[in-house]
Amino acid sequence: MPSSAAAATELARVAASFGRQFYVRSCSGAWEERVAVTRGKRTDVCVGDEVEVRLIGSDQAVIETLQPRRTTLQRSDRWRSKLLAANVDQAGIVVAGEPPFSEALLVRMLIAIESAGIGAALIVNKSDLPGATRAIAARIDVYRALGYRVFEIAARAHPLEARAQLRDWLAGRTTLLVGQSGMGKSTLVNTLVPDAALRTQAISAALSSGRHTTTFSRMFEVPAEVAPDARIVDTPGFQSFGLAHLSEWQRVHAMREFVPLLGRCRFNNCHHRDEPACAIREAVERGEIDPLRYRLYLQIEGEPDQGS
Ligand SMILES: Nc1nc2c(ncn2[C@@H]2O[C@H](COP(=O)(O)OP(=O)(O)OP(=O)(O)O)[C@@H](O)[C@H]2O)c(=O)[nH]1
Ligand SMILES: [Mg+2]
Ligand SMILES: [Zn+2]
Repeated sequence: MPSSAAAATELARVAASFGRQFYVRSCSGAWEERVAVTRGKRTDVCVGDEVEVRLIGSDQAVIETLQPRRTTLQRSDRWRSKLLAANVDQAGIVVAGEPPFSEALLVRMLIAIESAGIGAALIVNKSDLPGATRAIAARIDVYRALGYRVFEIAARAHPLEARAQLRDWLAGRTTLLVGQSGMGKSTLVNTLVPDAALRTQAISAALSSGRHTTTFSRMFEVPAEVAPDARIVDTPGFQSFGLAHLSEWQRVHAMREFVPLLGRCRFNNCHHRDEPACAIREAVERGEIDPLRYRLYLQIEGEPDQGS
């Protein structure tokens, strides 16, 4: 290879991060995907990051610099915060009636997503299971009434309908799929990106993990005929979603139905728990705010570190 070519850097997007390795994709389309490493022990690079890479040989790359991020989505515990993805435009929270989804986790994910300035929609999967879907319908309606977009799909049972429903929402954007294990995120990705499973298996084999469940985040280009100019990121299912990286102010402002009432409590420093003349609690008592969302919010604020 000529030395001038070896010295040049070019822009790429991080498509996966596993162990200390990364997959990067050329932003110009000059090449498809390469295995990359960072210099030193740098670990603050995540899926969705735009980076400058130096190409090595025919299939490898070194990440040299990180470009500024437009958005970041993270979760955290008391000790550390974990970057989930950078530069995503919107998140689809995948829920299902079977196994039953945890609304506590849903509230946490929504708070993180809203605070990150990222759009959010609920993707209710497995609608081919009528009993399980009916069982969660009333809870889903609460989120619809709050203005969240809700898609009802069956990624495995009715893949073509799922594609058609999501097409316009996906088009022109980078979408992160999040949610508990077993909700069907990877099934949906495989519906949208026909060779996704194959590509994922290659890394899973390299990590010698035979498990079905997703173990690392992975970004795919959605074929143009499915949705034009769209990317989708599959992530591992969460069991917990800590919000310690956010302030109480940020968390309360991420509760959409609370926002119009903030500033109307008797006390400026109201925590909306048992303070007299709390506008939020009074709205709950009048039936204007969903009591479960209110309870789940108090649960988060009641934790010493919003940790688990
Ligand atoms: N009945 C039904 N089952 C589905 C549907 N979509 C996915 N499943 C099943 O749900 C199970 C979990 O699907 P996955 O796609 O692996 O779930 P995931 O959200 O990626 O799970 P993690 O990777 O562990 O986070 C699998 O057995 C799927 O076949 C659907 O539309 N209907
Ligand atoms: Mg998965
Ligand atoms: Zn209050």
